[in-house]
Amino acid sequence: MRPLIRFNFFVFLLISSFSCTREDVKPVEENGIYINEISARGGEDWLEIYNDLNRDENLGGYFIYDDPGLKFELPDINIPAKGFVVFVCDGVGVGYNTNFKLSSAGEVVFLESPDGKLVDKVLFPAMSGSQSYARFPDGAAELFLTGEPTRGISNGTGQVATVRNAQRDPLIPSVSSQVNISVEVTDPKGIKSVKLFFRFKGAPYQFVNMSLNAGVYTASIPAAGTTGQMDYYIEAVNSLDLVSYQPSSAPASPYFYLLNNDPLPALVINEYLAFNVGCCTDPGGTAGEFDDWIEIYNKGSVAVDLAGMHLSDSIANPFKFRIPATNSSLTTIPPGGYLVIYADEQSTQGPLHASFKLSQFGEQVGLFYKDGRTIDTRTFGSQEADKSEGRKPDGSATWTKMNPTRGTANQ
Ligand SMILES: [Ca+2]
Ligand SMILES: [Ca+2]
Ligand SMILES: [Ca+2]
Ligand SMILES: [Ca+2]
Repeated sequence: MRPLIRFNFFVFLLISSFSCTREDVKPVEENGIYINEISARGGEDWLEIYNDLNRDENLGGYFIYDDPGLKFELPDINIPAKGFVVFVCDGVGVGYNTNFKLSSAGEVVFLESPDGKLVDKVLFPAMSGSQSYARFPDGAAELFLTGEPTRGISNGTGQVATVRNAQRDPLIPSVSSQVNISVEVTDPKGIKSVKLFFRFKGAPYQFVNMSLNAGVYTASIPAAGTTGQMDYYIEAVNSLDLVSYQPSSAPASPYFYLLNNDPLPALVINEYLAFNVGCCTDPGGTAGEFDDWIEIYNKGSVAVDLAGMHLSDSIANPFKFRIPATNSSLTTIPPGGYLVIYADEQSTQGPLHASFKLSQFGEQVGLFYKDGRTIDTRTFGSQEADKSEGRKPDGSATWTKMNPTRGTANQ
């Protein structure tokens, strides 16, 4: 039985100007073959037939249609037990291509067995983007709008909710900041709860329920009032009581932000080579590895360990590459010293290999403190092969195109 579908269809008949023929009001007599999923978004529309029987079924002599006056007879093909067959609804009218198209505004489609019984009918709603309208689980009474079509395969029964696009505002909080977290959670089977868990300085986690507003769940972490590390993650529970997390590594490895009052170190981006054709090879790589590099200069009077600080090729994304805290002898710059970081996307070559490259056509490079505060940034344009740009003299405000001086004073 599928009372929901019948109800919807009945309402549809009442409120629409659909012309009622005797065919339309035939009762549905289920036989185990279902219209299981529909994609009607414009472009290539399709519908998926599912065989819920424990035996194969021949679809020859079945009809599918959206207009009882123009039924499309299915070809003589076998649909295996618990299997799926997809028909493209493009108006062609042969084989796996039906003689009708589907309306992206929504309409009714019918499935009729060879003995003339109406075995399924689905009123589907308007769809957009990557949506489909599908039974969960396969062959079940209820259909839902999905975010991810499963064309020709099971609609699934046990998926967790999709949690994505977690955002933090402000991105770099201070000790007095209330921090707003937002996230998108979708699940065709329904969402039971979305919670924001957070803890300060390793204390036990507490949580707040996130509230839904215009498709986005939001909640806030109160100001901590003092320095330390705030860990947080999002937990979504769907109607099947299945749990998913953002980040997916949570709770073992959550998101975090640092509340920090350290004075910023006296470091600058001193030189970079973004168009390395034959200047100099990466000593951490193989022969002939002409990677981009960034030279950091310590213009202060104390040694600075860069472990935990960040480099990025986007000022808007300061946390792109976190310098690993794996070997302080490699990541520490003495006063007046230099450190070279390779922009080669080759993290396996050591802690001084960033997760981005520099564009010879120009982009940005930024050095950010452990908490994300800006230490130094530089925006540059198109580069000349094997010419670097650097501050001259070291650490000054004057930038010059120059012959590269990797790890030594700019000349
Ligand atoms: Ca499917
Ligand atoms: Ca390399
Ligand atoms: Ca880049
Ligand atoms: Ca230099």
